[in-house]
Amino acid sequence: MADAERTQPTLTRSTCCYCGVGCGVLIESEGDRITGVRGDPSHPANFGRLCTKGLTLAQTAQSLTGRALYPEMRLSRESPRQRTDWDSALDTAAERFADIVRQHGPDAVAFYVSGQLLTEDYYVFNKLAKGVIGTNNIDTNSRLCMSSSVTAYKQALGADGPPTCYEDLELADCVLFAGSNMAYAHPVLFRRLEDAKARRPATRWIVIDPRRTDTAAMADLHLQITPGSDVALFNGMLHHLIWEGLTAPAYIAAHTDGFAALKQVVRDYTPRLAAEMCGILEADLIQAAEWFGRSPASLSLYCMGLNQSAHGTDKNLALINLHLACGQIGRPGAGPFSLTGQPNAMGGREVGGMATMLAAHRDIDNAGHRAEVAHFWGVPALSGRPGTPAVAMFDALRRGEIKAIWIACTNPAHSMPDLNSVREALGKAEFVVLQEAFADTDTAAYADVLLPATTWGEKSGTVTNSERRISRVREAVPAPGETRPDWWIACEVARRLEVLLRPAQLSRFGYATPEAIFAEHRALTEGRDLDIGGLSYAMLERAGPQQWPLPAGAAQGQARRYTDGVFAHADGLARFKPTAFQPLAEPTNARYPFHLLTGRLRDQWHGMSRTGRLPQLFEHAPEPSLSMHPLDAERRGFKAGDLLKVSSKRGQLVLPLQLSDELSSGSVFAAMHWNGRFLGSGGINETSLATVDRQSFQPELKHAAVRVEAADLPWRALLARRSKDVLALHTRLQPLLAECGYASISLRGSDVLVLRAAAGHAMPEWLGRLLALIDLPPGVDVLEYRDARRGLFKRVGWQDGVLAGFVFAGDLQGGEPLLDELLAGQAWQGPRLAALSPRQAASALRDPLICSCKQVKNSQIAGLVQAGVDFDGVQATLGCGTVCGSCLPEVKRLCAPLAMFPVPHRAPA
Ligand SMILES: Nc1nc2c(c(=O)[nH]1)N[C@H]1C(S)=C(S)[C@@H](COP(=O)(O)OP(=O)(O)OC[C@H]3O[C@@H](n4cnc5c(=O)[nH]c(N)nc54)[C@H](O)[C@@H]3O)O[C@H]1N2
Ligand SMILES: Nc1nc2c(c(=O)[nH]1)N[C@H]1C(S)=C(S)[C@@H](COP(=O)(O)OP(=O)(O)OC[C@H]3O[C@@H](n4cnc5c(=O)[nH]c(N)nc54)[C@H](O)[C@@H]3O)O[C@H]1N2
Ligand code: SF4
Ligand SMILES: [Mo]
Repeated sequence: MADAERTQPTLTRSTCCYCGVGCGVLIESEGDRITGVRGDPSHPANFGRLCTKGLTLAQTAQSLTGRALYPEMRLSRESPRQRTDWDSALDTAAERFADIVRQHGPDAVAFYVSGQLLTEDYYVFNKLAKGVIGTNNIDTNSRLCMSSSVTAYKQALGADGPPTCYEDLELADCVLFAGSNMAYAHPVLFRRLEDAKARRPATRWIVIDPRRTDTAAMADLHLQITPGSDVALFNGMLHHLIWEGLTAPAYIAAHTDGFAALKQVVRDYTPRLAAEMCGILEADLIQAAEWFGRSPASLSLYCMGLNQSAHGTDKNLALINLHLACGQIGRPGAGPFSLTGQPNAMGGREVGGMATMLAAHRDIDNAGHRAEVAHFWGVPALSGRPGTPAVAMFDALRRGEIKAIWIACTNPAHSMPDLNSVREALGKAEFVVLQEAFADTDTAAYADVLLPATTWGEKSGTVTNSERRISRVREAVPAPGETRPDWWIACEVARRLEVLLRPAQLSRFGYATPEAIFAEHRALTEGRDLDIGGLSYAMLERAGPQQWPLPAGAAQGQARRYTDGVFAHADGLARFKPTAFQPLAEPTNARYPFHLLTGRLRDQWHGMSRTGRLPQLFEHAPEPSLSMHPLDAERRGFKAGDLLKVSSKRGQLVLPLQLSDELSSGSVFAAMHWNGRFLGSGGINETSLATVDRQSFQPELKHAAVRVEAADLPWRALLARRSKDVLALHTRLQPLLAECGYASISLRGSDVLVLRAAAGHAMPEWLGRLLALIDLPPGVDVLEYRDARRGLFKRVGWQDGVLAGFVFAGDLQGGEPLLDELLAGQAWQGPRLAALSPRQAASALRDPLICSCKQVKNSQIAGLVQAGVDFDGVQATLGCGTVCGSCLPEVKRLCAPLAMFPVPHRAPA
């Protein structure tokens, strides 16, 4: 097609669907295909920047393989789900829910939704549960994420929501990162901080994290505390500030309440004692307190290291106490800034879409609030019975008190703590509905009805980011297959339930567009602290993203809250809450001697249903792993790459060892992302702890006590295969994973799938099924070697002279170099038989010394040539051939255009 004929891509302004930074994006699309995504230069969160995840949004959206495209339903637990039509699926789901409500009451059903739903989706779900069914059993994955922040903000400041804004990142003189790995988890904001520090190098960064993360590595001071000891640290810092006269007495007197009681508690936390509890130097604690107290503006940025704890509310409160005591709040560059994780955790909090709250920051236990919302929705009354928060919800499901669950936009069979009990709950449930964009998540296995949802790029609405800024999400391409927007699905079932449960009523779910839902939500916020009475889709269109509050008549939203020192409690005073340090819910002991920490990788998102579709996003961390300090490993005789069994009181899984001096001795770390789609187990939550914070009900996902021992899995297999549709290959192979002692799937290169497996004994039958599934390679050259007696099997295939795939089983020697060769994708050098012989493979692929006088290796020359350096440049840089000259022909050949380099062996990560 000539350029002139090519259709111009359509540009759609939207918001990234990953983290709570809430970056604006410009989506390019042609017809029903998203062709590109770039940062929106006019969006005030990112000004055009995106991180790796945002930049690859187009690629992850391009293939429909693995998407849920049609409604599916099964008639009994034993039968597989089959495709059905929307009416049948919705009628069945509504009838089953109504039956259970009639028989067992409204609290026998529950909704488990997500901070990744749009505000409009969320609003409808909340109204459906609380307004139509009459249960407060609607909770969300935000319970695993932000609920400790919510409780602490409400207790201390009187209302939920951060008082700060992104500009404060640039205005702070002291930045305290507490339990936040911003470099990975909020990358675009981290770039803003880096720029600010480059402009004003005197800015001090303090990082509080038991790991030396990439964030910590950039800090002026890293407090590598004992896991869970944050409250002791903050109390110790406050002790120093009080006794050194670095607090703000006038601010305390005018704007707060409860300082005397706090002082009593903090008196015991001398810096020496507190530092000891935290396992850090007293001088470092004092340094942190000094910087925090003496800086003109101190900002703290905190996330899951504080929230995901059985004492998460206390950790938040102890930090807010520091801000209030020093008057470091309500001013530019100062304040306690809770970073939200998911793109719309904030929106969910605004619509009250949780078991413990009502719409627009109202409370369930407040009869007046219930009456307001009931009146607004035109229902007789709302239930005053507290709903069940996430962990309790799945417990109740397991015990049979809750009989049916509706899950939307979250994957609890991966992300909840203590997976054995979650799977048991889902298995015992009478009825499970799952509303998903992808058909193959771990939770999908339990769904009686699977409702296919549109996802990012295909749906419209709004989200609120970490700085309370509301942005539009817009649809760029039509909904694929029979997918429908989440708000539509929720409205359809609500309408059916209205008929079944409240027949006299006129439907309250007749919205034609998300905009109509937004207008209703807005009306409920009027007069509340988060008043957005002045905001509309039209204003968002005209003036761009806006922060709340934005009451009617306001020209724009409010960047900072509490600037006048008047807090949201009835008397206008903020509250100091005394917090005492408490040990971890599950301390280590002789049987479980390691602290397990969990967290995020830079390029993966949660259960990887989207990021795990793109090989490029695996390069940063290609394999799952358990990280351990080298000394701990050495003491136990473990080497990098060894398969280790990690077990807790609740469950176990096997992971390969990665050595890392980012951890202190005694702690191990595993990323939260890997799950049953990529592993032969459910992931690290097999071992995690379901103990919750008594105030916020947030579970202690960051810590557990575990035992680590060598996994006895001598039989190994390695498959690597280039494929035009790696996603389809992944789907075919995934069911094999669970049969092995250890198995993992990674995507690599541009189109390579790598499967690693290990078992206690040879698995010839399993291998046979694997070979049948990979069909390697289609009618091209294959070399095969079998030694039944020794249990060895090797098959290698080439296509057009290039390695196309291989399977090694029994003996993996030579496998890693061959994988490197496959990923390099270059013409095969030397005899093909070398691929089967570990010695020959190793010698063919080793990095030969080219110039012995100057000790120059093949890879050094290759590196320069690949960077465009010519022969003269190579010689000038490396000196090869300048002494004896014997290697000159070889060097010249290597520098000639189109030279093929054997790829040197890289150690596996
Ligand atoms: N790349 C990527 N980015 C993401 C996400 C993702 O999946 N991938 N998810 C998003 C979501 S939903 C969330 S909630 C955020 C999470 O963002 P973060 O909370 O920043 O990320 P995590 O890695 O979960 O945990 C942060 C750090 O807490 C530390 N930590 C563990 N225990 C303690 C402790 O007792 N005290 C202290 N002070 N620190 C501790 C861990 O070592 C870890 O480095 O990330 C968001 N952004
Ligand atoms: N051990 C440990 N566990 C953790 C954490 C940890 O740090 N450590 N972190 C916790 C935290 S903070 C969080 S937020 C949770 C996250 O846990 P989950 O909520 O389970 O994470 P996701 O994998 O993002 O799940 C979202 C699902 O929604 C689907 N989806 C995407 N778009 C749409 C859509 O538009 N509509 C619908 N209906 N579905 C869609 C995706 O395919 C995906 O399966 O994990 C928690 N679990
Ligand atoms: S920082 Fe967060 S919102 Fe921005 S592009 Fe990256 S993942 Fe998306
Ligand atoms: Mo989260």
